[in-house]
Amino acid sequence: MPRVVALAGGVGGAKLALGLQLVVAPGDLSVVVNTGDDQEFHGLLVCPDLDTVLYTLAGLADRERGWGLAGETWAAAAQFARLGEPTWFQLGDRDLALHVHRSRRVRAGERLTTVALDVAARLGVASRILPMADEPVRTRVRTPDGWLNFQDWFVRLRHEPAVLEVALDGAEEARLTTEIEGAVVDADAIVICPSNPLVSIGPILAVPGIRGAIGESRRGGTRVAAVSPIVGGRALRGPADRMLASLGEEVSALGVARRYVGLVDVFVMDQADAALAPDVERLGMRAIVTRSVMTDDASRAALARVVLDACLS
Ligand code: FO1
Repeated sequence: MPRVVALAGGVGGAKLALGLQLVVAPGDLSVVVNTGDDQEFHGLLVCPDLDTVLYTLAGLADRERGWGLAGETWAAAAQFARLGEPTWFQLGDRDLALHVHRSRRVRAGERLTTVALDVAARLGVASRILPMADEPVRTRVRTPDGWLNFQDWFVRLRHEPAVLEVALDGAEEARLTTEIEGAVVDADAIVICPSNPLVSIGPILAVPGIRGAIGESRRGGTRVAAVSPIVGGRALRGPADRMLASLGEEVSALGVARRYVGLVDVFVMDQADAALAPDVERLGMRAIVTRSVMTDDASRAALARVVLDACLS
């Protein structure tokens, strides 16, 4: 059975990560997750993408909302409001336990990776969920009104202001973890999930050493596949389409493929974008056209199989 590494952001990435988990042997999937979205709320470290992947792979996620736990209650959020705390970023009662637990351990000096692996095991997840770095990396965006922390822009302002620039504070000081390096070098297939290429995959690829490790794996014969998060010129979820446009890049699967030149062997795109396949192939990638919209576990597993077949055949 193949050993697989996936690179993922939040909701879209978590869906394909779940598909991969459904089709590989237990323990053979490692998911490297963006931590650029992390921010402190109520004095607690919150890691949204890490937790979206964790709850999805544990079968605990609220699938409608996309983030947080299914069946969540909000009594603490109501009490925070009574205490005059900002309430635009909602933490559910049960979710809060994870933020308290992780914040305590990280403040006591444990690595974020150790805590993430331990928490995933406690929630019954066989896959390894690996934060992209132990050091803090914080994504900020420049809008017409100035620089904003990622969650202020994404949640508080509902990602409405145009993004003119993206900064990844701390990325240069971050280091590739031994867990990620080992997983990438040992992988039989590496999959870039259909996450936002600018603020989900971009921060992961900005960690010094990750591109080199992927390159080493490719030289050893491992193929890298990326799945387009843009279908028919629109993001399946979130602001990737508007971000590509405001940053002057082409809003299409081809525009996404261009960002991955030199890194990716196989580019997986939706049937709606079949006409772009020849242009993608001219970038030096094999284009695979398939049904890429994931609506249930069967479609998640089906897409995972297509991606792995393309890497392993
Ligand atoms: N997204 C929202 O739109 N509103 C929220 O109040 C919110 C709270 C939240 C709490 C914990 C968590 O792990 C994620 C949360 N998210 C919320 C989602 C999240 O911040 C974004 O979807 C991602 O950062 C983008 O990938």
